[in-house]
Amino acid sequence: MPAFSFTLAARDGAARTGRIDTPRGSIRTPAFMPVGTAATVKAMLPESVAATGADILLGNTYHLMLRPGAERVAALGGLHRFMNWDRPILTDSGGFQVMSLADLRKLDENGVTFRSHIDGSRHALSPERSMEIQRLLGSDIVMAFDECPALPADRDRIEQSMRLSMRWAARSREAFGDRPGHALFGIQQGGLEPDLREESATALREIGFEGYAIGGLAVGEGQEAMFGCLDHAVGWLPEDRPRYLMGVGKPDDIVGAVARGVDMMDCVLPSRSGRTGQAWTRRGQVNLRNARHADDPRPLDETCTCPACRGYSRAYLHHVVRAREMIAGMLLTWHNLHYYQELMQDLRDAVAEGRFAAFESAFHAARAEGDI
Ligand code: PRF
Ligand code: ZN
Repeated sequence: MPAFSFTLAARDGAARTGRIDTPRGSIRTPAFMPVGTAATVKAMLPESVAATGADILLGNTYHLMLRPGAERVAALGGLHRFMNWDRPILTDSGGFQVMSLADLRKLDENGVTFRSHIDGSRHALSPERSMEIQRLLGSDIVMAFDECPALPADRDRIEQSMRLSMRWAARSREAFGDRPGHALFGIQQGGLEPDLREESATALREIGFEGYAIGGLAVGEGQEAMFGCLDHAVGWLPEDRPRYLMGVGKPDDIVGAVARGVDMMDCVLPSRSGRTGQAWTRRGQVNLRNARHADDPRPLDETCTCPACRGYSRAYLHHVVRAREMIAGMLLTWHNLHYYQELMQDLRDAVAEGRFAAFESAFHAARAEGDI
């Protein structure tokens, strides 16, 4: 089986572009991963997600272990076959979702026990069980099992939590075993404390991973604090491995993260906000619920080639959002994912052609003009 590999093609300042190769296909970086939490990118057929330009999806251990169950997915041929997506899938390891979604959580050295937010049933996750679930799902990129403290938290809490996550990272590596063609990514923690970020990166490098994620950010600290942390946190991670910023973000977060050396990101924003009538365009955010669109025959963005912009007016999109028609979520999700993937392609081209700074200025200037 072909191995998992990462090849850097070009750099411009701290920004990089390149390619991850896996047996299920290549991932162009910087990459944005649409979120397919429950074995679906909500409101989209997998072939439509691929048509937007996505090379890889994100799936969730937490949701899939509760429903339909990892053993069931494995018996049905794995997550790719189950959801009809044959390109790479990265799965998150579950701890972060347990902490934000589950009930009656109890955390100790071994792992976490909790009750399902769906039916109250009792479950447990540990580094070993998370690795087993991600293997049963058939995930191509497996995330180490970690804990992400809710911010604000005091330094002592962040330090203890980060050290626990590093012990879990070692156990994740051990339990993952030797699986050619599959990758295990470690997750850096340490809140906004530079020395804890460094300690975490050192611990992860000693264990050794195929890629390194930056966890514990985009949890309410604000963009300025997040960028400030990325300014030093990214530099502690190996240059020759992909760097993945978890759960980010808005388009301007993505541009700033890529500027600081991030290669991969994921966020529910384009899909979730599409289902609430919000669109993202090169001119910023547009709320299609707004009455100003009711009689507007123009497309959402006349330069966009997605189905929502080629076939429909703002007036129509406004109407179906207001009428709560299912096509509203379908069209706006498609547009948003298309916009995000086009932004990633623009970022890759800008880095490859050594004009990242000019791209960044033009990106911010277009948004400053506001919606048409
Ligand atoms: N850890 C894991 N998943 C995550 C995060 C984390 O810190 C975040 C933080 N933004 C999002 N998803 N395992
Ligand atoms: Zn569009």
